[in-house]
Amino acid sequence: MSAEEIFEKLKKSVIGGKRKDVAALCTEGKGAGIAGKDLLTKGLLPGMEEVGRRFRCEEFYIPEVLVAARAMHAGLEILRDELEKQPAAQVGKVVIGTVEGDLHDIGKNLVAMMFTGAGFEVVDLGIDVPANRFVEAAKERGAQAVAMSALLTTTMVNMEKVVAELRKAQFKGKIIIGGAPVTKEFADKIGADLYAADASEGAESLRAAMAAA
Ligand code: B1M
Repeated sequence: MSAEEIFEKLKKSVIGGKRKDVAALCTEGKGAGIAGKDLLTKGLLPGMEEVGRRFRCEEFYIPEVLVAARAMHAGLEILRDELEKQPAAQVGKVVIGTVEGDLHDIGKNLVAMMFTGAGFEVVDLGIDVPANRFVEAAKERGAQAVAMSALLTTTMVNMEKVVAELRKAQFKGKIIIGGAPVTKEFADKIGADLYAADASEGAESLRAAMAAA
């Protein structure tokens, strides 16, 4: 199969929630020498984009979205070793989580993988993480950065509370936020240090900020 055919089939398999096919296609693509980043950005992510479109138009409902998310995770697991390939030097420790009330974790997991690949030690708190857990984990684990993800307009507001509590606890590291509804303006408004539109940008900008600090 050509790379283009693999991308197209991957996209369709994510949309159809075909977990085993997604895993097999990622394995086949890797075996054929296709870069993990390409399998991600040309196959998996466009598939999830289309799922989002269909959900918005009410062509898809929660069960279809859930099986697509499961298929996406299966693909990410196959790509994990490549996306997490570590550079020689560690650049710091980052605590990451999806904010309180929010169960979306695909983007957060991707960001965590990219952080690992950029040389960070990642402490992943998972989903639906309340402000105090971010603060406790940052202190207990001696993190140099806290990263938050939110996918809902109703939960992104919870980022402000985390920033305020981190500042109150005298956290001196960097705070980076992202997720579909989040913007640079919002990050500035709530006092976060950094905003990133996607996982690669997040890893690059946090790495640059740590190097400059
Ligand atoms: Co939800 N959902 N969902 N959903 N869901 C969205 C987000 C939505 C946009 C769909 C839509 O209406 N078109 C909409 C939100 C509307 C809004 O508030 N603006 C929505 C809704 C409404 C809901 C529910 C409320 C639905 C309901 O119950 N009626 C519900 C809420 C549950 C909750 O969280 N409390 C819900 C539930 C779910 C599922 C559980 C079924 C499932 C999540 C499964 C899972 O994550 N394990 C799900 C999914 C899969 C989606 C869509 C379809 C796909 C999200 C995704 O994973 N995208 C989504 C539609 C869409 O986004 N187009 C939708 C792929 C992922 C790689 O992208 O997470 O955006 P993303 O991450 C990107 C960037 O945002 C960025 O990097 C990544 C790319 O490299 N990024 C960061 C993310 N975090 C970052 C952090 C950073 C930097 C960059 O620094 C720290």
